[in-house]
Amino acid sequence: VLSAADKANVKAAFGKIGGQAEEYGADALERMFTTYPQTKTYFPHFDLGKGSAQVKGHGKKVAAALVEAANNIDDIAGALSKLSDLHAQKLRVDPVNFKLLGQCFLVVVATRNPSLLTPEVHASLDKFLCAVGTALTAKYR
Ligand code: ZNH
Repeated sequence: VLSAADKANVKAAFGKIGGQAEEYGADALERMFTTYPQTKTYFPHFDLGKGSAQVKGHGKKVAAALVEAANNIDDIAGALSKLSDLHAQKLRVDPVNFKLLGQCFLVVVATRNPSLLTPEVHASLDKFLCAVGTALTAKYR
């Protein structure tokens, strides 16, 4: 459960990431595909090469969803409800993969903005990314 301090840390972190969120998203995806090649199986219709426009475009969408969740941190499930339907009914991504993408996103934050990722912010962002993953897999059955 996200404490008040976690929520404040997450909002502040996304405030600092600001307009670069989409690049963080694309970097996180690129890293996920390289580090955990099994995740590529969900994107057979994508060009996954370095600098792929499709990966960039998808990174933008994922980042926008994360920003939306951060802006509605008291109701992440509500904010991501439609996305949750899509992942449960159509995409059926194995929940383990959400942990992998979350992990990659954290590493991207660490590399792009090391001073931002204090241990406290690391812990808060980790909880937040887990909460997003939980919201997106909540409707699986
Ligand atoms: Zn997901 C899609 C978000 C995770 C896979 N996604 C998507 C979208 C979004 C998202 C926003 C778009 C939708 C529309 O278009 O409407 N995701 C997300 C987030 C997360 C995720 C936020 C976490 C954090 N996913 C994920 C994972 C995976 C996935 C982990 C695997 C690995 N997705 C996916 C797919 C898709 C999506 C496959 C579809 C794509 C296309 O375009 O086709």
